[in-house]
Amino acid sequence: MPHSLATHGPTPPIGLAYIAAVLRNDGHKVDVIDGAGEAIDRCVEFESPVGTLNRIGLSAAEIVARIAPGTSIIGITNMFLHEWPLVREIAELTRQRLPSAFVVVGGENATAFAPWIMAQCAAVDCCVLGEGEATMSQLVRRLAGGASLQAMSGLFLRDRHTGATTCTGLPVRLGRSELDTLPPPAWDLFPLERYWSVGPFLGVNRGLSIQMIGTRGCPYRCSFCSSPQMWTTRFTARRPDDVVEEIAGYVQHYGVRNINFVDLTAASDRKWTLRLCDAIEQKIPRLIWQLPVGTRTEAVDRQVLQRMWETGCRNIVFAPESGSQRMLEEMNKPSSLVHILQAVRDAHQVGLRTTVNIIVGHPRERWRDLWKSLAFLLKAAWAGGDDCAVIMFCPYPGSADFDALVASGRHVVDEAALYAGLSRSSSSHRSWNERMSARQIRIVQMAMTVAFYAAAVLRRPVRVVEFFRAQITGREHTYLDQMVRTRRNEIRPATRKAH
Ligand code: B12
Repeated sequence: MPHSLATHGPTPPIGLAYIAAVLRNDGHKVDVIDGAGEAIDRCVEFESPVGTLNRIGLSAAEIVARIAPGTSIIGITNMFLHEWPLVREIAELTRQRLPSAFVVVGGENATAFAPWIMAQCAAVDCCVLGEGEATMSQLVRRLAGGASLQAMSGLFLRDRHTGATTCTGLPVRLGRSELDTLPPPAWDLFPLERYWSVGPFLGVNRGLSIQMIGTRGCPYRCSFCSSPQMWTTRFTARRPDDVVEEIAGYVQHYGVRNINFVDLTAASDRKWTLRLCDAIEQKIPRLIWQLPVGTRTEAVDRQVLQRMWETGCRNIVFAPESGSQRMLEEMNKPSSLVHILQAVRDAHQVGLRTTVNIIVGHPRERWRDLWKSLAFLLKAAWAGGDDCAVIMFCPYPGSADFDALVASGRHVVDEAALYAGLSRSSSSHRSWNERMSARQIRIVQMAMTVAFYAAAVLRRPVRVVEFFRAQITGREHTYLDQMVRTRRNEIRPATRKAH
């Protein structure tokens, strides 16, 4: 069966919505073509070097055909490595249709993969590096005024005449007061209703949902993560009142009931989390919220978890990544496993549903580390953990692990490697660990997942009843409920093949 290019199903692109909002605030006319959102129920098969894949949404040609004639600057978002081939096609078709337009690519992958992007695609004029709002605002102003782009930071730039490229370095991150004065994401330019009609794919279904960002950046430097080179290690948090004001607007305007915080590592500042809880309690006491993206536990204790629960938080994802202390050190993530287990126990006791993320197949992982991860997962299930996500290691551009693998010659960035992140698909997955084959890692992944859920059911047999009730009523509580539902509702391809 072909595998999907979106491992979680389509989610509205919040980074692009911020960029659109800032440009509109600057007085520019901004059009958005949301390639996934505008044809969200259409799924097409296409051939890739790793076999047949599915993708949702408009084709590259349809996207480019929708660009208004006379548009002078075209921005494309590129968050994931596996999206790059499609982004490349869009850029090339754009160049053919609008030869004089300036083509910019921004996002996590655009930052980490910029040297490859510029080498592989002459249609891209520049990559915007890192946090994009201030850079894009300045870039548009300079292009309009004919000023030099070389003199500003945040770009990987091509000289159209000579073809030479220059990198002007990461931009300075927005400070707290600048974050507070950013306009909210321009969601009115995006077809949110269409996302809502097929989803939600992010987080547990707890009613009409929207994504939010309360904080940016992460103070840590885990070797598998691209965040330090994208956001640096500066952690900036918005004013909790400002966050809650934005949420109140969504509740009023769209009837949103649940908020999914997609911060890089949301609960990094204990005081901030408590202040956010207070602000939610005062202004939107009936709100439901979740942290569906992995967070660390250093700044989480019983009191914080209790306040989170009291103010409507229902699901939280912890990201220990390994049950082996040795591996945590190898991955430059010196967390305490004892503390993480305590956080799972406390979260369960206050009523929160927890997910535990584990990575398997890291290049420096040994078999005994995997046993330790398995033991940790069993302990987490016994401590009250509800779900686990066992993820196969993949080297993402911008991460220290990616750099090390490329430098040692063990990772060759060819066309097939672009799809390596689609770890749900066995055909695209490969092993970067000399001790384990891809097949072995996959078996470990499945065995750990089954063992975790078996232990969780043994600990709380009532889960079986809860699971079937959730499938029948649609009232989900756990990621297992969500996973089974999204597999059932997955947008599948019609027979038409894309070229
Ligand atoms: C939330 C999140 C998700 C969510 C939702 C994603 C979404 N569509 O919104 C979910 C849970 C679905 C998800 C899934 C996955 N994720 Co994820 N995710 C994140 C996370 C934690 C936050 C993203 C975010 O919203 N940031 C906040 C916004 C404001 O930032 P932003 O989107 O980057 O946008 C800014 C800039 O990039 C730039 N910008 C963005 N677009 C544009 C466009 C232009 C024109 C310009 C000028 C600038 C610009 O300006 C924006 C504002 O400053 C990031 C980590 C991170 N560093 O951010 C990982 C991250 C993006 N995810 C990652 C991965 C690996 C995955 C998965 C593959 C995991 C898996 N194994 O299943 C899947 C793949 C999903 C898919 N489509 O197939 C990697 C990506 C690595 C890569 N390059 O491929 C990241 C970087 C984490 C990491 N490991 O380092 N993810």
